[in-house]
Parts: sequence; structure tokens; C-alpha cells
Amino acid sequence: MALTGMDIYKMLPKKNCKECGFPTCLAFAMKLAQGGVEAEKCPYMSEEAKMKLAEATAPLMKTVKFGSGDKTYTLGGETVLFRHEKTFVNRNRFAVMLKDTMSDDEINQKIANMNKVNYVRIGENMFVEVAAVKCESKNKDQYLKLLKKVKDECKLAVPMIITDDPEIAKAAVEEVKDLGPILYGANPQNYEAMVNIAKENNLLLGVEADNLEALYDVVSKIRSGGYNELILSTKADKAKQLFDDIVNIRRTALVAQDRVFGYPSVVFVNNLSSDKFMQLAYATLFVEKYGSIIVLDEIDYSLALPLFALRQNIFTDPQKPMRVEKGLYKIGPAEENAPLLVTVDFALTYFIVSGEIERSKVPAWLLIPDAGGLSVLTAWAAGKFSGKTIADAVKEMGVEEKLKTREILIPGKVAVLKPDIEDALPGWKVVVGPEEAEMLPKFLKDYTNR
Ligand code: B12
Repeated sequence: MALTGMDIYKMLPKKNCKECGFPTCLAFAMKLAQGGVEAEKCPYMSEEAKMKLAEATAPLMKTVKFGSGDKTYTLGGETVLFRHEKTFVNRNRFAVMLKDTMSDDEINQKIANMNKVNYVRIGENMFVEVAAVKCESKNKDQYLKLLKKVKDECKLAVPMIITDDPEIAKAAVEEVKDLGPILYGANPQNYEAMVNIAKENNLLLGVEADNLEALYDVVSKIRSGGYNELILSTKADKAKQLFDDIVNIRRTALVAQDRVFGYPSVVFVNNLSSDKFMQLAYATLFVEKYGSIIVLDEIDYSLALPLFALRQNIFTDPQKPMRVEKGLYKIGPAEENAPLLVTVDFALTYFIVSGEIERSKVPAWLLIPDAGGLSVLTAWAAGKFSGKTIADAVKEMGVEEKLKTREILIPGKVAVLKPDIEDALPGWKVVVGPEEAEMLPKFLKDYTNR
């Protein structure tokens, strides 16, 4: 439980020395309880009190890691229940379920799709980060064969070993430990053996139980044994129950301030329905509330496009507008005669337009004025993308000194700006481009071959 100002006050030396910058120890304690000052500011606090305080003021929800190298992922560490209260910090990760009882064809198809669905949206790589590899056969060799295949063929995903048999778990960890796998399957019966394997290999351990009470009990025991790298789940296979469980885990941590449930969660939406689009619907629910790893039966673009876009929206910081820095951006090996285009500083627009320019393979310059972080038409309607703002950007970025071209390509949606820009930039010609950026590759090729 979090400490109150009075709890902290009792631990202080009560010298009222003012060296911390506060008039009294009580004032310092109150500020510390709110997280407004560091305990270190008190020069006379005992080491024991410092340790107690560090523990009590640590975030209520633990931040955990899995994976290795450039495929290392962070989960948890959330401080608010609702994104708009502040921000969510660590995005959920998606997983695809592979079982050692599936046919080779089925496994091959799933792995091929996991490798194929891989694209960039607003600067972020989108792919399934976790291969949930389940031992259903109870046969060690059969399971290890699948795990080895995943290790060799799944190019992007980190394995999550799923078994409740410590002997199989041990062999499985040995097979893929370099990849920083998650070990999932500790429960009230096997937790001691599973904790030992996780501890020895420094792995994130998935703990599950039939219901929240049993989960609370087993997590308490694991914590008092000193292991803290956990991710939690219940075995609920009905949507309402699973949703209740996952929300309660988060509320227990953040509202009741009980660290026993202060861990991220795994959600098996593949157990809720065998229908692909029902799984999609459930997954959207758990992106918003509070799945940290969301397991699906499969992935393809019809699932990935909505899910990854939703995740990207939920896990952006609402305190910061999604915008790029104003400036003159070089795309490809552009020289001083290369075409010059202008767009706005709304991140989505910038990444779409720069992506299409790259796709055209025509090296070019992209001018970004300060347009308030809004889309083309929104910025235009708000008066932030106008003849004047574009002309100001041309001057501010030193475009006339850096480039020889005196032509600027504008978005087709704001063709109406042409005379205003030409008035504000004497000697310049405005060329109206297409309305949609996807038409840019053809347009740019025709434009440069005139
Ligand atoms: Co608004 N809004 N909005 N809005 N908004 C819309 C733009 C629209 C069209 C809605 C409508 O009435 N039909 C109107 C504008 C109408 C008009 O004047 N023609 C509108 C209005 C009127 C407003 C307000 C003035 C409302 C008000 O307050 N009265 C305010 C203005 C803002 C302010 O601060 N005062 C307003 C506010 C908003 C909010 C809610 C804040 C959000 C803005 C979020 C943001 O921009 N960061 C908002 C949105 C989301 C929209 C909406 C629904 C989508 C805009 C969007 O994100 N588009 C549109 C409706 C719509 O467009 N469907 C209305 C996606 C991006 C990627 O598109 O920037 O245009 P884009 O880029 C594309 C193309 O232009 C092209 O490629 C891109 C992809 O194809 N392209 C190209 C881009 N750059 C370049 C460059 C070159 C060289 C080329 C060739 C092509």
C-alpha cells in the first residue's frame, strides 16, 4: 500500500533542518507522499528508512521486459486507468497461438503469415511480436520440435513457452533461451519449480490460476519468495469473466494500490471464440482495457490493420500532439534541382506523404511549415496552412539559398492556395499536385520527365 505523508513523517529524523528546501519535516513528508520530491533530498534519513521509502514509492505496476537485442519489449509500468488522465506508457504486444498438436500445414501457414504481416505506419514497425507456442501434446520431443521450428523460421516473434510441466519447461527454455522467451504456465501446483527455472534464466514468468482469488494467493507466494518478473492471467474462457478479471487486476493495482496485482496481463482471446472476426472484436476491447499480451489464433492484414492502428492511437501520449518538426526534409539523394513539395506537420500526413515519395523513387525535398500539427484541410480551415505560412517556411528554412528550383508542389486539396502562395513568393511557380498522396509516385515520375 502507498505510504501517507504521516507514515513518511514517522520515518524522518524530525530535525526541521530545512536543508531539503522545505520549512519542516512534515511539509517535506507531505510532498514526498505526493511524489513531488525525492527522498534523497533529506540528508539525515537512515538507510533503512530510505529502502522502505523506495519500495513504497515505487510505481504500483511493475515494468517488465522480455525478448533480446532489438526485439526487447517492455510491458506494464502503467500509472493511470484511463489514457486521458495522463498517458499509457507501454503498448500491448500481439501474439499468435501455435500448438504442437497442429498439422505441419497449419503451422507453416501461421508462421508464413507472421513473417508476412510486417509494415510501417506513422514511423512504427507493425508485426506480431510474440509466438505463443503451446505444449498440448504433453510430449517433450514433439513440443521441442515445434519450438525449434519457431526459433528457426519465425523471423520476427519472440517465443512464449506455454506449458505447466516444469520438466518440459526446462528443456524448452534451454532450446530458446537466447531469444529471451516468456515462460508461461506457473500455477498454484507447480509455481516453485517454475519460479526456479525463470529465476535461473532471468525470464518473465506467466502465472495463471482458475480465478482471481487463487491467482492472488499464488502471486503473493511467488512475491514473498522474492521473484518479481511476472505477467498474470486467469483461465476464464468467457468474454465477460475474462474482461472482469483483467480489469480487476489493473484496478486492484492502481486503485486499491495493492502491488500483488501490479503486473501486466496475458489475454487469450483465441479461447473466447473460434471466429476470426469475433477474436478481432475481443482483441480491440483488450487493447483498450488492459491486455498486455493479446493472443490470437492467426494474423493477416484484415486483423492487423485495424488492431495495430488502434494500438498506435491508444498508446500515443495525448499530452503531445502527433506532429513532426517543421523543416526542409531530404527524401532520397535529392540535389538542388530535385522537386520540392510542401505538406503539413501532422505526423500521419507527413509519414503518408514521405512514404509515397520514397515509393516513387524520385529524390525530392519536403517542406514542413508549422501548421499546428493538423491535417491539410484542417490546418487550411484553421488558417495555419496558407500562402503566408508556406512563404514564411520557405524563407525560414533558407529554401532559396539551398535549392535552385523555384517550383513548389502543393496538395491537390488546397489548390485554392495557388494564387496566395505565388503572391507571397515572387518568382515562384506553384504546381498543384494530386489530392491523395497515393497518386504521388505516378505524378512525380510524369513531373520529372516533362
Ligand atoms: Co477537421 N475538418 N476541423 N478536425 N477534420 C476537416 C478537415 C473537414 C474537411 C471536415 C468537413 O467539414 N467535411 C473540414 C474542412 C472543410 C474545408 O474547409 N474544406 C474541417 C474543419 C472545418 C475543421 C475545423 C475548422 C472545425 C471548427 O473548429 N469549426 C477545426 C479546425 C482546427 C482548429 O484548430 N481550429 C477542425 C478540427 C479538427 C480536429 C477535431 C482537431 C481534427 C484534427 C486532427 C489533426 O489534424 N491532427 C480534425 C479532423 C480529424 C478532420 C477530418 C475528419 C480528418 C482529417 C485527417 O486526419 N485527414 C477531416 C475530414 C476528412 O478529411 N475526411 C475534417 C487525414 C490526413 C492524412 O489527410 O492531411 O489531407 P491530409 O493528407 C492527405 C492529402 O491531403 C494528401 O495526402 C494525404 C493522404 O492522401 N497530401 C498531399 C498531403 N500532403 C500532400 C502534399 C502534396 C504535395 C500532395 C500532392 C498531396
